[in-house]
Amino acid sequence: MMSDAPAMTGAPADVRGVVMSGTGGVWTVRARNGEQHSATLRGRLKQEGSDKIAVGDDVRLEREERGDSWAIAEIFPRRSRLARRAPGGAHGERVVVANIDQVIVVFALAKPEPHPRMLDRFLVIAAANDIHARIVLNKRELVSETPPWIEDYRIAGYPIHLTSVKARIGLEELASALYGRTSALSGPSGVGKSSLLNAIYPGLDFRVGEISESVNKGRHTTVGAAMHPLPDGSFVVDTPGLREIGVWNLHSGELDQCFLEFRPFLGQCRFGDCRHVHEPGCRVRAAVAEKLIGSSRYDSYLKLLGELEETEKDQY
Ligand SMILES: Nc1nc2c(ncn2[C@@H]2O[C@H](COP(=O)(O)OP(=O)(O)O)[C@@H](O)[C@H]2O)c(=O)[nH]1
Ligand SMILES: [Mg+2]
Ligand SMILES: [Zn+2]
Repeated sequence: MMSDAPAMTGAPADVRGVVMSGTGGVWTVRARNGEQHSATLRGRLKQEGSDKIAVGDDVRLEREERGDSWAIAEIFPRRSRLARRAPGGAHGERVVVANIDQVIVVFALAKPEPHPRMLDRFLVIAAANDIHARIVLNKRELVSETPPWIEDYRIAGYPIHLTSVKARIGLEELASALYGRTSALSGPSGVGKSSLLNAIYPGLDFRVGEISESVNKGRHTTVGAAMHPLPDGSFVVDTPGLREIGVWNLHSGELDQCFLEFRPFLGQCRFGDCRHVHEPGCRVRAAVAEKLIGSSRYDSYLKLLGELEETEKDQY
């Protein structure tokens, strides 16, 4: 386990590591000593389905008897996963990334304008996968006041980081939130994700100003996640295509649970199958009126509910 060197006994040395990226069946695995190896899945694992492995998986490599190549011999149980419907529909789900501890959704307070509706999409995806989320609102120095809707997310219980790379605001707090955890970083391009990582981890050199997401637009099913190692032994993950909620295998009836601040009120509506739209005796709508749920969050819920119901109509 400790060494990559072939064992004296002639048995293949094995190595434990994390899958960093993958294309065309070849996976890049980072061993604990920092070395990266290209590896393919052992035939036995392959038969269990091509979706058996994902970026973020904790794996055991074995060196092939001959030559320099490596094989993935074992995939350890996952602590979490972000999974969505496989491209094309009915063939089960595809794990986009495994073993992340949190989703960090980054928006800018200006340039580009923040988009609460889109923020809610990211938060729903995280909640649907049972992964904690934090909100980062960057470019703080560009606005004199923060927008009032931020309060809706405080009510919902999301940690909020107001940051500025330029004015160096909130960076230490964000650094400690990243420390020792594997984080999926998401958000529109241009909001400062790469800049934040560069400011927190000087020397890593994430490319600033690169419009990776728009390049990938429309091909999100073929573009995978990629992990980047951080100096503390944790990772950040790029997860392109995180925002299309329709593909996340989410049933419209489960959407209410993905709005965290709705949860205390669920089960208290007059009808057990209440959709919280215009049913009488709806406790969720009462909570909106009492300002226990932000009205902009509720509007997002209605919008996303409509989208999911539309998708379901197409399917059955
Ligand atoms: N004014 C201001 N600009 C920033 C800040 N952070 C990043 N930027 C700029 O925003 C642009 C996009 O940054 P980048 O890190 O590439 O965003 P990404 O696409 O989310 O990775 C670059 O021109 C950065 O210099 C900030 O806190 N304030
Ligand atoms: Mg970037
Ligand atoms: Zn209701």
